[in-house]
This record gives sequence, structure tokens and C-alpha cells, in this order.
Amino acid sequence: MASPATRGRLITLEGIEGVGKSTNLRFIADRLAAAGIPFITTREPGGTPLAEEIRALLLAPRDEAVSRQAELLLMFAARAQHVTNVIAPALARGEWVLCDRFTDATYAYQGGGRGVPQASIAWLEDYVQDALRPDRVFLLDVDVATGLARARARSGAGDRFERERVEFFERVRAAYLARARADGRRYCVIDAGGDLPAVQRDLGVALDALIAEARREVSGG
Ligand code: Z5A
Repeated sequence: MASPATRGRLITLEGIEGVGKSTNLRFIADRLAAAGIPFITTREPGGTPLAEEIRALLLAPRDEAVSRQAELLLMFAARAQHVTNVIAPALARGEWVLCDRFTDATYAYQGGGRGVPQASIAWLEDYVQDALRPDRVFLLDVDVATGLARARARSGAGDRFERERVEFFERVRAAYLARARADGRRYCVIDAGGDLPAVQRDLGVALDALIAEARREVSGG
């Protein structure tokens, strides 16, 4: 049932590995629930049965080299399913969509990390998403050494991406920060290097401002 309090919004969490996206997604979900805002949580790549199968293909370590074109197209194949079957319908119902990674990850990982031209990503973004873009991107930012240490402490050998070299993640982080600098209205950069209570204090302030803005929009204030 759509909330009369706000229109649906697409909120995404981004950042390099181990930055705390999953941990903080739960924090944001609790905050939205407390505010009485209807929402779903989801993730990319994934979010539908077929997209989750594509995720498994993308993350599995393998001997065969994966071309950057194949990786890019698989990301967008999963996204097409996710947008069509999950995200767009939820927004149409007036729900907020809280998504662990979205197309900014493609600009950062396939663009910054792998060197795919931005124009190719932008073309696929338009084709798959039409005008759909996140209303707010929470970019959790931490230095690469800290992020990787957290991720590796948690998950051992890691997936195909986690096995990349430090320089790859430096390029990914730089691409994220460049996007945030280029669009300060849509991005909110949170310093994720501190302890969790400090990170969630900053995130909570930013989220409360977003909720208040959404309510003002509906009340015409
Ligand atoms: N990918 C891509 O290339 N292109 C795309 O378009 C998309 C994705 C959409 C899978 O994503 C891979 O897909 C990803 C990019 C690529 N590459 N990798 N790897 P993913 O989001 O599923 O994978 P991930 O980045 O590895 O996410 P994650 O493992 O869930 O990490 P996280 O969510 O950022 O971290 P976390 O699990 O919340 O926290 C990690 C640990 O740190 C955990 O033990 C926490 O308790 C701890 N933690 C968190 N915050 C703190 C603080 N503040 N202090 C101390 N410890 C903390």
C-alpha cells in the first residue's frame, strides 16, 4: 500500500568492498520502518531469480578470462530484470527502494576499474533504465587498505572481484569520488572509516534530511 506521506524513491548504497554497505543498509531500513515509510531492500547484481543466477556467474572465480564487454553486458542483463520486475513496480506502488549497489557501481568498477568507456555505460544505462536514476546515492568512502582488510577478515579468499589488486580498487574509489564531486546534489559522501556508531550518526542525519525533504515535497512546503 503506497504511503500518502511521500512518493517512491530509489536510494542506493555504494562504495568499495568492506565499506559497510550491507551493515548500513540494515540501519537505513530500520530508520525507514521507524518513520513509517514503505520500502523494499534489494541488491545488485541480483534482486530477481534470474538476476541472482547472473550474479553467481559474475562473482564465481574462474580460469577463463572474462572480457570487460561480457562483464558489462551481464551486469546490465541482471539490471534489466531487476529494474523491470522489482524496482519500477515498487516505485510505482509508492515504495522506497533501498538498493545495495546500482549503476554507479558499473561506472566505478567496469568504468574506473576495467577501463570501459563512460559513453558505453551511459548508452546501456539509458537503454535499460530509461529515465530511472537514484534519487540519492549514499557513497560510503573508506581508504582501500581499510576496506579490503574488513572484507578479507570476513570472507577469506573472496569472489572474482575481491581477488583484484589494490590498484584496481584505487581506480574504483577514484571513479566513485569523481562522480560524487560532479553531482553534489544527488550524492551524499559518508566517511566510513570511523567506527560504526560514528558512520551511522552521519548516515542518520543525511537520511532524516532526505525524509523531511520528501515529506515537504508531498505537503507542498
Ligand atoms: N559490481 C560491479 O562490478 N558492477 C556493478 O554494476 C555492480 C556490482 C552492481 C559484488 O557486490 C561485486 O559486484 C562487487 C562489485 C561488483 N565486488 N566485489 N567484491 P557486493 O556489493 O555484493 O560485494 P561487496 O562489495 O564485497 O559487498 P559486501 O561484501 O557485502 O561488503 P559491504 O556490504 O560493503 O560490507 P559489510 O559486509 O557491511 O561489512 C564488511 C565487514 O566490515 C563486516 O564484518 C562489518 O561488520 C565490518 N564493518 C562495517 N562497517 C564497519 C565500521 N565502520 N567499522 C568497523 N567494521 C565495520
